[in-house]
Amino acid sequence: MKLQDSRIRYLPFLFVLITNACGPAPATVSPSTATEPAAQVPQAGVIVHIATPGTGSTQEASAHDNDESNSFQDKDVQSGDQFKVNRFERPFTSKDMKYLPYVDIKNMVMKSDDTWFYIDIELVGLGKGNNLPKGSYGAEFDLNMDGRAEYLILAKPPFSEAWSTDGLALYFDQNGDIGGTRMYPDDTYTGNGYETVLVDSGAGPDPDVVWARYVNSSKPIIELAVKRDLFEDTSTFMWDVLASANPVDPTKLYFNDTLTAKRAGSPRKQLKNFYPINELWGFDNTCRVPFGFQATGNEPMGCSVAQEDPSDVEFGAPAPPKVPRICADINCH
Ligand SMILES: [Ca+2]
Ligand SMILES: [Ca+2]
Ligand SMILES: [Ca+2]
Ligand SMILES: [Ca+2]
Repeated sequence: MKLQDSRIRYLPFLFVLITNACGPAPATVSPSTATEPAAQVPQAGVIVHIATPGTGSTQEASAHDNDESNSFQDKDVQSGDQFKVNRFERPFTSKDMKYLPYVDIKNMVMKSDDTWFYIDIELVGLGKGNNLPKGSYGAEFDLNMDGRAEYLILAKPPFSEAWSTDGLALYFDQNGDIGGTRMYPDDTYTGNGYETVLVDSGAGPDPDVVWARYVNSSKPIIELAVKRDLFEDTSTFMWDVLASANPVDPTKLYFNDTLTAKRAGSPRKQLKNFYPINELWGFDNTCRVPFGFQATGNEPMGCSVAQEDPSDVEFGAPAPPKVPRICADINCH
């Protein structure tokens, strides 16, 4: 199993963390608080970076997410938010549904070069008075395409236009309990989501494994870079991105397991018993995009795949294979 291989590969990482914890006391120890995830955190020390990302030279994939910029005055989301399957479209404040364009994902793009995968999270805007995106932004990677991602990259503000590892963490679901017993909401979820921190602000076995920067383009972009080495045991995976106005606790994912639909609320007016957004506000995520294989559209949490019929088919000729097209908008079928 590729996934198990990947997990085995990271056992030495975990061993290093445990060994460090039993070694000489570090010069400084970060105080822990009751609200922090019960996760193993690498010890901070002098961070020496060897490899820094550039710009992705090869375009791998692009997809779009629902965009509320033309309809936010309605305070109503027509599509793209389905609590049942952990798909969210709620770039709004709680209760009063005020629009937050800096957490409205518009497009997501994957690029690559020999060393890195680059993931661009294109946002609708920065919001009034903001010079930089002020949310948290992330990407998940589902290595065995079962709907339960293994890795989460999470980038916290403040951001800079230079590549940085500050405020950036790579999490891992070591015990494989994310998503609980089924992809739909569990009646009672007792798991711990992404409980393991592999790298935090450059502290960890590979300080260079994940990076982030702000790209001041025609639309604001948070760009993440992750080393291809992380995926060396698998040639296929699926990925999605998220944006949050609030700090994200990785041990509380997925939200459709750790919140009830009532507590989460809903941005859809037609769901009268749940509207408006309640506790799960200022949050946007996307469907999952394939890498390294042709998606059928039936992958758990995967994006829709529309079938395009070629228009130049001659009568009587064998039908050419249909060309699948990735479409992240759930309206696209
Ligand atoms: Ca969305
Ligand atoms: Ca969106
Ligand atoms: Ca579940
Ligand atoms: Ca877990």
